[in-house]
Amino acid sequence: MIPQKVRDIMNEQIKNEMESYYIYLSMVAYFHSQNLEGMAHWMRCQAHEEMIHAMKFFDHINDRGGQVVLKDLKQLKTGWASPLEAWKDTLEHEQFITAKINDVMGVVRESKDYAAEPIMNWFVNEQIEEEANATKILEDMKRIGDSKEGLLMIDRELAARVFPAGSPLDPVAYAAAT
Ligand code: OFO
Repeated sequence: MIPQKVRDIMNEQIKNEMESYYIYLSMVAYFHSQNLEGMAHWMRCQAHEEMIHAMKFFDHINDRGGQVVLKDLKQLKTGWASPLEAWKDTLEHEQFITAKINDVMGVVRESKDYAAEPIMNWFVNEQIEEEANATKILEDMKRIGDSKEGLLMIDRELAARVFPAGSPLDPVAYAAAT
């Protein structure tokens, strides 16, 4: 049985991961509006990953006899002054999520909930990758300054990210499934 404190903070973390999904989906819309199709594609893949993160917590609570309680998501930011600003927000958001994951790990350890340590170790490692990805793209964006050619290059590079198989956010996958 999952300890109540762990269940409660994991339910809160489902909300945080769903907000990540929703924020990144909002950025997908923004990048499409700027004709930055590579960035929009990269963010679609990222949004998909966030849904997976939420579901990992969802299933962990369920598998251990706890009840999942979905909470309201906060009002979204729907526009950015520039692509650079969107990437700054991405890194800041991932730093926020890292702090939240550390909070969950703290409660798991306080509760001596050893059954939850493997999944939390996975999330601690995942956040290293999440911050590293966002930092690299942000640094590239800063490096190109106002260069249109530079922006095009980064956009093309980000178009190469591969969707997880069968993603509902991958237009090719959902066209094939319906
Ligand atoms: Fe779920 O890692 Fe990003 O937010």
